[in-house]
Amino acid sequence: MIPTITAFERSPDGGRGLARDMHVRWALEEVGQPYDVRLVSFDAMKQPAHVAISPFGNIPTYEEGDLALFESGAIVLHIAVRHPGLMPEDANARARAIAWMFAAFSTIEQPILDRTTAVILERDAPWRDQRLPLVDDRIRKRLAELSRHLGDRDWLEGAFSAGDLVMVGVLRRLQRSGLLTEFPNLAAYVARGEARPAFKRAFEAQLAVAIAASSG
Ligand code: GTB
Repeated sequence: MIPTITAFERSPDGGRGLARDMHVRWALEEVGQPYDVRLVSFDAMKQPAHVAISPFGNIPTYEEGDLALFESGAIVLHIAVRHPGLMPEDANARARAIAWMFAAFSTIEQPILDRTTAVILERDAPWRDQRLPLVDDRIRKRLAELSRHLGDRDWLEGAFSAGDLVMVGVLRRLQRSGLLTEFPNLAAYVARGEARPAFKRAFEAQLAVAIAASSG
Protein backbone atom coordinates (compact mmCIF):
# COMPACT_ATOMS: atom_id res chain seq x y z
CA MET A 1 0.00 0.00 0.00
CA ILE A 2 1.31 3.44 -0.92
CA PRO A 3 1.31 5.79 2.06
CA THR A 4 0.18 9.41 1.78
CA ILE A 5 2.02 12.15 3.62
CA THR A 6 1.08 15.79 4.03
CA ALA A 7 3.30 18.78 3.33
CA PHE A 8 3.01 22.54 3.04
CA GLU A 9 1.22 23.78 -0.05
CA ARG A 10 3.50 26.84 0.26
CA SER A 11 6.44 26.18 2.51
CA PRO A 12 7.72 29.33 4.23
CA ASP A 13 11.27 28.12 3.54
CA GLY A 14 10.70 28.46 -0.22
CA GLY A 15 11.95 24.93 -0.92
CA ARG A 16 15.10 24.75 1.26
CA GLY A 17 13.91 21.43 2.65
CA LEU A 18 13.59 22.66 6.24
CA ALA A 19 9.96 21.78 6.86
CA ARG A 20 9.57 18.47 8.63
CA ASP A 21 7.99 16.58 5.77
CA MET A 22 11.60 16.50 4.56
CA HIS A 23 12.52 13.98 7.31
CA VAL A 24 9.64 11.77 6.19
CA ARG A 25 10.31 12.11 2.47
CA TRP A 26 13.99 11.31 3.06
CA ALA A 27 13.18 8.22 5.15
CA LEU A 28 10.77 6.94 2.51
CA GLU A 29 13.37 7.50 -0.20
CA GLU A 30 16.06 5.69 1.84
CA VAL A 31 13.93 2.56 2.15
CA GLY A 32 12.63 2.74 -1.43
CA GLN A 33 8.99 3.17 -0.47
CA PRO A 34 6.96 5.19 -3.02
CA TYR A 35 4.54 7.70 -1.49
CA ASP A 36 1.84 10.17 -2.36
CA VAL A 37 1.74 13.73 -1.06
CA ARG A 38 -1.31 15.76 -0.11
CA LEU A 39 -0.45 19.44 0.00
CA VAL A 40 -2.23 21.49 2.64
CA SER A 41 -2.61 25.21 3.21
CA PHE A 42 -2.15 26.82 6.64
CA ASP A 43 -5.92 27.18 6.80
CA ALA A 44 -6.62 23.54 5.88
CA MET A 45 -4.19 22.39 8.60
CA LYS A 46 -6.48 23.85 11.25
CA GLN A 47 -9.69 22.32 9.85
CA PRO A 48 -11.34 19.31 11.52
CA ALA A 49 -10.43 16.89 8.73
CA HIS A 50 -6.71 17.53 9.23
CA VAL A 51 -6.85 17.95 13.00
CA ALA A 52 -8.47 14.51 13.19
CA ILE A 53 -5.13 13.02 12.13
CA SER A 54 -2.83 15.78 13.38
CA PRO A 55 -4.05 16.96 16.80
CA PHE A 56 -1.84 20.06 16.78
CA GLY A 57 -2.83 21.06 13.27
CA ASN A 58 0.61 20.52 11.75
CA ILE A 59 2.32 18.81 8.87
CA PRO A 60 3.66 16.21 8.31
CA THR A 61 1.20 13.36 8.68
CA TYR A 62 1.35 9.83 7.33
CA GLU A 63 -1.61 7.69 6.30
CA GLU A 64 -1.37 4.06 5.35
CA GLY A 65 -4.51 1.92 5.41
CA ASP A 66 -6.01 2.17 8.88
CA LEU A 67 -2.99 3.95 10.30
CA ALA A 68 -2.86 7.74 10.60
CA LEU A 69 0.30 9.09 12.22
CA PHE A 70 1.51 12.54 13.19
CA GLU A 71 4.91 13.74 14.56
CA SER A 72 7.76 13.47 12.09
CA GLY A 73 9.90 11.48 14.55
CA ALA A 74 7.19 8.87 15.08
CA ILE A 75 6.67 8.64 11.34
CA VAL A 76 10.38 8.16 10.62
CA LEU A 77 10.57 5.52 13.35
CA HIS A 78 7.53 3.73 11.90
CA ILE A 79 9.16 3.66 8.47
CA ALA A 80 12.51 2.59 9.92
CA VAL A 81 11.15 -0.37 11.88
CA ARG A 82 9.03 -1.64 8.99
CA HIS A 83 11.60 -1.49 6.24
CA PRO A 84 15.21 -2.55 6.06
CA GLY A 85 17.77 0.21 5.66
CA LEU A 86 17.39 2.65 8.51
CA MET A 87 17.78 0.54 11.64
CA PRO A 88 20.65 -1.75 12.66
CA GLU A 89 19.85 -5.46 13.03
CA ASP A 90 21.40 -5.76 16.48
CA ALA A 91 18.89 -4.91 19.25
CA ASN A 92 21.31 -2.78 21.25
CA ALA A 93 22.44 -0.90 18.17
CA ARG A 94 18.77 -0.27 17.31
CA ALA A 95 18.22 1.15 20.77
CA ARG A 96 21.20 3.46 20.26
CA ALA A 97 19.90 4.60 16.85
CA ILE A 98 16.55 5.44 18.46
CA ALA A 99 18.38 7.27 21.26
CA TRP A 100 20.02 9.47 18.61
CA MET A 101 16.60 10.27 17.15
CA PHE A 102 15.43 11.45 20.58
CA ALA A 103 18.69 13.35 21.08
CA ALA A 104 18.21 15.16 17.78
CA PHE A 105 14.62 16.17 18.51
CA SER A 106 15.16 17.16 22.13
CA THR A 107 18.72 17.85 23.20
CA ILE A 108 19.97 19.29 19.92
CA GLU A 109 16.87 20.82 18.36
CA GLN A 110 15.51 22.59 21.41
CA PRO A 111 18.08 25.43 21.48
CA ILE A 112 17.96 25.60 17.68
CA LEU A 113 14.22 26.26 17.89
CA ASP A 114 14.91 28.91 20.54
CA ARG A 115 17.20 30.57 18.01
CA THR A 116 14.47 30.54 15.35
CA THR A 117 12.13 32.16 17.86
CA ALA A 118 14.69 34.85 18.70
CA VAL A 119 15.56 35.57 15.07
CA ILE A 120 12.04 35.54 13.63
CA LEU A 121 9.30 35.92 16.22
CA GLU A 122 11.22 38.15 18.64
CA ARG A 123 13.15 40.15 16.05
CA ASP A 124 11.60 43.43 17.23
CA ALA A 125 11.70 42.61 20.93
CA PRO A 126 13.93 44.88 23.05
CA TRP A 127 15.74 41.86 24.52
CA ARG A 128 16.51 40.22 21.17
CA ASP A 129 20.12 41.45 20.90
CA GLN A 130 20.95 40.24 24.40
CA ARG A 131 19.13 36.94 23.99
CA LEU A 132 20.60 35.77 20.68
CA PRO A 133 24.23 35.36 21.88
CA LEU A 134 22.99 33.41 24.91
CA VAL A 135 20.97 31.07 22.72
CA ASP A 136 23.92 30.70 20.32
CA ASP A 137 26.19 29.69 23.20
CA ARG A 138 23.71 27.02 24.26
CA ILE A 139 23.69 25.69 20.71
CA ARG A 140 27.52 25.79 20.57
CA LYS A 141 27.71 23.73 23.77
CA ARG A 142 25.50 21.03 22.24
CA LEU A 143 27.35 21.12 18.93
CA ALA A 144 30.68 20.77 20.73
CA GLU A 145 29.37 17.70 22.58
CA LEU A 146 27.99 16.18 19.40
CA SER A 147 31.19 16.99 17.51
CA ARG A 148 33.25 15.27 20.22
CA HIS A 149 31.10 12.14 19.95
CA LEU A 150 31.18 12.04 16.17
CA GLY A 151 34.93 12.57 15.95
CA ASP A 152 36.15 11.39 12.57
CA ARG A 153 33.39 8.84 12.04
CA ASP A 154 31.04 9.11 9.09
CA TRP A 155 27.87 8.42 11.12
CA LEU A 156 26.90 8.49 14.78
CA GLU A 157 26.89 4.70 15.33
CA GLY A 158 28.35 2.50 12.62
CA ALA A 159 26.24 2.56 9.46
CA PHE A 160 23.86 5.38 8.50
CA SER A 161 20.60 5.04 10.47
CA ALA A 162 17.37 6.88 11.23
CA GLY A 163 19.35 8.58 14.02
CA ASP A 164 21.64 10.19 11.44
CA LEU A 165 18.73 11.07 9.17
CA VAL A 166 16.99 13.01 11.90
CA MET A 167 20.21 14.54 13.28
CA VAL A 168 21.29 15.81 9.86
CA GLY A 169 17.75 17.12 9.28
CA VAL A 170 17.87 19.06 12.54
CA LEU A 171 21.39 20.42 11.99
CA ARG A 172 20.43 21.70 8.54
CA ARG A 173 18.34 24.34 10.25
CA LEU A 174 21.62 25.97 11.34
CA GLN A 175 23.05 26.40 7.87
CA ARG A 176 22.44 30.14 7.66
CA SER A 177 23.54 30.79 11.25
CA GLY A 178 27.25 30.23 10.64
CA LEU A 179 27.38 28.06 13.77
CA LEU A 180 27.89 24.77 11.93
CA THR A 181 31.07 25.98 10.27
CA GLU A 182 32.64 26.32 13.73
CA PHE A 183 32.54 22.50 13.86
CA PRO A 184 34.07 21.20 10.62
CA ASN A 185 33.29 17.55 11.35
CA LEU A 186 29.60 18.42 11.84
CA ALA A 187 29.52 20.52 8.67
CA ALA A 188 31.05 17.54 6.83
CA TYR A 189 28.53 15.19 8.48
CA VAL A 190 25.63 17.31 7.20
CA ALA A 191 27.21 17.46 3.73
CA ARG A 192 27.54 13.64 3.76
CA GLY A 193 23.84 13.33 4.57
CA GLU A 194 22.89 15.77 1.85
CA ALA A 195 25.03 13.87 -0.67
CA ARG A 196 22.99 10.70 -0.24
CA PRO A 197 20.90 9.94 -3.36
CA ALA A 198 17.78 9.46 -1.20
CA PHE A 199 18.24 12.91 0.36
CA LYS A 200 18.62 14.46 -3.09
CA ARG A 201 15.42 12.83 -4.36
CA ALA A 202 13.49 14.00 -1.30
CA PHE A 203 14.93 17.51 -1.61
CA GLU A 204 14.06 17.74 -5.30
CA ALA A 205 10.50 16.57 -4.63
CA GLN A 206 9.82 19.24 -2.01
CA LEU A 207 11.60 21.87 -4.12
CA ALA A 208 9.32 21.06 -7.06
CA VAL A 209 6.34 21.91 -4.84
CA ALA A 210 7.89 25.26 -3.90
CA ILE A 211 8.67 26.11 -7.52
CA ALA A 212 5.13 25.22 -8.61
CA ALA A 213 3.70 27.32 -5.75
CA SER A 214 5.79 30.36 -6.67
CA SER A 215 4.83 30.19 -10.33
CA GLY A 216 1.16 29.49 -9.69
N1 GTB B 1 6.84 18.06 16.46
C1 GTB B 1 6.16 18.14 15.19
C2 GTB B 1 6.81 17.19 14.18
O1 GTB B 1 8.01 16.93 14.31
O2 GTB B 1 6.12 16.67 13.29
C3 GTB B 1 6.19 19.58 14.73
C4 GTB B 1 5.43 19.75 13.44
C5 GTB B 1 5.55 21.19 12.95
O3 GTB B 1 6.05 22.09 13.65
N2 GTB B 1 5.10 21.39 11.73
C6 GTB B 1 5.15 22.71 11.12
C7 GTB B 1 3.74 23.18 10.84
O4 GTB B 1 2.90 22.42 10.46
C8 GTB B 1 5.89 22.62 9.79
S1 GTB B 1 7.54 22.03 9.98
N3 GTB B 1 3.49 24.48 11.03
C9 GTB B 1 2.23 25.06 10.70
C10 GTB B 1 1.49 25.61 11.85
O5 GTB B 1 1.88 25.29 13.01
O6 GTB B 1 0.52 26.31 11.64
C11 GTB B 1 8.31 23.36 10.92
C12 GTB B 1 8.97 24.34 10.00
C13 GTB B 1 8.25 25.34 9.42
C14 GTB B 1 8.91 26.26 8.60
C15 GTB B 1 10.27 26.16 8.40
N4 GTB B 1 10.92 27.12 7.59
O7 GTB B 1 10.27 27.99 6.98
O8 GTB B 1 12.15 27.11 7.47
C16 GTB B 1 10.98 25.15 9.00
C17 GTB B 1 10.33 24.24 9.80
